[in-house]
Amino acid sequence: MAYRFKTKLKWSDVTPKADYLNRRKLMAGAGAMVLGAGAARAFSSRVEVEPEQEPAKIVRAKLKTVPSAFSTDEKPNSREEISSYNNFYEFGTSKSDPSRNAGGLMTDPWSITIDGLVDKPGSYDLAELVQGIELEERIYRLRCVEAWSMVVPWAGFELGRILERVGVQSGAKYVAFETLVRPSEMPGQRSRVIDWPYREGLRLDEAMHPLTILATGIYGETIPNQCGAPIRLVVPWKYGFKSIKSIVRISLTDKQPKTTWNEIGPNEYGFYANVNPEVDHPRWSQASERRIGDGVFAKRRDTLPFNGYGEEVASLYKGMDLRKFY
Ligand SMILES: Nc1nc2c(c(=O)[nH]1)N[C@H]1C(S)=C(S)[C@@H](COP(=O)(O)O)O[C@H]1N2
Ligand SMILES: [Mo]
Repeated sequence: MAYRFKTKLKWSDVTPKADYLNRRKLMAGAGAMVLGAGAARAFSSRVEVEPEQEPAKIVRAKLKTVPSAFSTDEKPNSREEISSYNNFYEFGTSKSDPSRNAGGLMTDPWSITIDGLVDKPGSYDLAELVQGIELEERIYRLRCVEAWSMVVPWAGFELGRILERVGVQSGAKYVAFETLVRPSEMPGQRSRVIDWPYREGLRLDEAMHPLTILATGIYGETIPNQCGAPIRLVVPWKYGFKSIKSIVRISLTDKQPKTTWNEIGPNEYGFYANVNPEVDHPRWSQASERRIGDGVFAKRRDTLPFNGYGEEVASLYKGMDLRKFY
């Protein structure tokens, strides 16, 4: 199909007819399935639909991915670990809240506003925005500022691909991101623990770095809601809070944007937030970490500078005092 920005893609345009009818029947049979149809449709251009027969559950769609040389050969955490131990304050502040509360999030239709210093600002339907972009499997370490870590097999693509599509103007120096605000489906947003929306940002060269991806899947399937469906940022050399979930807005700016955790605790959470074992959090050491899935008596692992991605990214910070710009 020709690439067109302005035309609304329909499920029926991109799915073989038999699957389409099959899915409709399935949706009619279980009202709650409507929720799940969403994520699948958003990526339907590359999706082989395999709706599961579980009632009231997200329909998981398989994604086609190609391997990437950026993947670690460390053993990935299990799907169960990755989707049951989460930080996603929009659904509550404890690690088990997101998996319990995120099932009702409607991820389709989904649009992303791209604005600021770009040639083609606008509100883009996600399916159209990502159409034709090949998904890669990127197996990355994720290091939370709370000193736990995981290894996640993401499906995604370089953020730079999208930025190129909309045309970054020469004055742009930073990229700002915002998460959806929808308290009716995000129960954590009914309390003011955070000044919603959750906000994050990167310097433009960080955003354009090939390690920086937008992820739409995990383990070769559409991303679970609690992990940031339908699309979230992944910046593997930075603390996890930079990897903002369920993105609805991307703005190119000439000033460093305000970011949620940096605003909440400027002495504890930097804008840069590069993983650094030598700069402790004021309340705990960052020298080591607990890998989720390791037994409670397992030895903690040493935390690596830039989370082990220093060879790729250290040059971005030449001349900066990484103790000051933490
Ligand atoms: N919108 C939003 N994005 C977010 C968060 C959040 O609370 N809200 N938590 C962050 C933190 S602290 C971490 S460690 C990672 C966790 O990602 P995971 O739950 O997929 O492991 O998501 C980040 N992205
Ligand atoms: Mo985190």
